[in-house]
Parts: sequence; C-alpha cells; structure tokens
Amino acid sequence: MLQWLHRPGLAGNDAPDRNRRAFTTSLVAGLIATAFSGRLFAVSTDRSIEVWTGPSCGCCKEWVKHLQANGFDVLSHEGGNSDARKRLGMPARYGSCHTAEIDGYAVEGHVPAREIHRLVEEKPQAIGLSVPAMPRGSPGMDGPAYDNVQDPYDVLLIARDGSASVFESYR
Ligand SMILES: [Cu+2]
Repeated sequence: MLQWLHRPGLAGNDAPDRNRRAFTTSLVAGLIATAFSGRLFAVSTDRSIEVWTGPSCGCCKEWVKHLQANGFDVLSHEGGNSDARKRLGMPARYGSCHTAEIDGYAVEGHVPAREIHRLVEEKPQAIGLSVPAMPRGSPGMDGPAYDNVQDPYDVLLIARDGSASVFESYR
C-alpha cells in the first residue's frame, strides 16, 4: 500500500480527482481487508497449547479433544501435570487433573476453550485460569458418560498474588 502511495507519476496525472478518489477507495478497502483478516486470524487460526495430564487420565484426553475441536493445536504429554502446575505457579488449591500452558499462562483443569480464547485475547495480568477439581458438565466431563449431569462451576482467573476472581460462571 505504501508503494502505491509513493508511486511516481501519480502527482503529475492529468485526472487528479479521479485518481485521488481511486486511491482513497483502495486505501479504505485495504484497511478494511487488513482489519478483517486480523480478526479472522484471531478466530480461526490454530493456537498452540501444551498439555500435561495426570497419569492414565481419561477425562484429560476428552478435554484435549474439546480443545482440538475448538481451534487449538494441542501438544499433549502423558503425566507431568503436578510439575507443570508448580512450574507455572498455579497454586495447588486450584488443582485439577491436568495443566496446560498457552502464551505463558497456566490453564488448570476442565476450562472451556471459549475462556482460553478470551484469555489470550484479553491478556490479563494473571497466572492463568482454573476450573478446580472436576465438575461434571465441564468440557471432557460431560455427556452420556456422566449421565448428562451439569454441576454448576466457575472458571477462575488466578491473579499473580494467588487470589481468584470469577472469569466466567456456568450454572
Ligand atoms: Cu478431569
């Protein structure tokens, strides 16, 4: 677009008005296209997330499937969740069956993909997100295998001082 702007000969054109109009139109179209593709990029492109599960954890695998179905590129390790939780600074009291890392944030437990997307878009000052324990009805703990039971639960935003606030509520 800048090359277009500095293209020689434009200033000396004998139809400056039409040229200026064409230039403005293409500039606006370009800006819209750029903004739009930026938005599409944020929504539809795979995001990389690394997961450490508990040893032989079935619901962890189900949660990984949920992430994959919702635009995440998942690198999953069998085991290692406690070490990952410690390394990322997620307090043990918010612990669950698996720990993930994305953009330097810890994601503990059965956090819905929707809140992870929101986390990396909003980039709050925080350790990360947690759904403590394993509420039924959360992604990976849902469906007929759990008799479709829906426990109320909160997605917590864990601040750097270890305090928690409600990031999203499912009830
Ligand atoms: Cu689980």
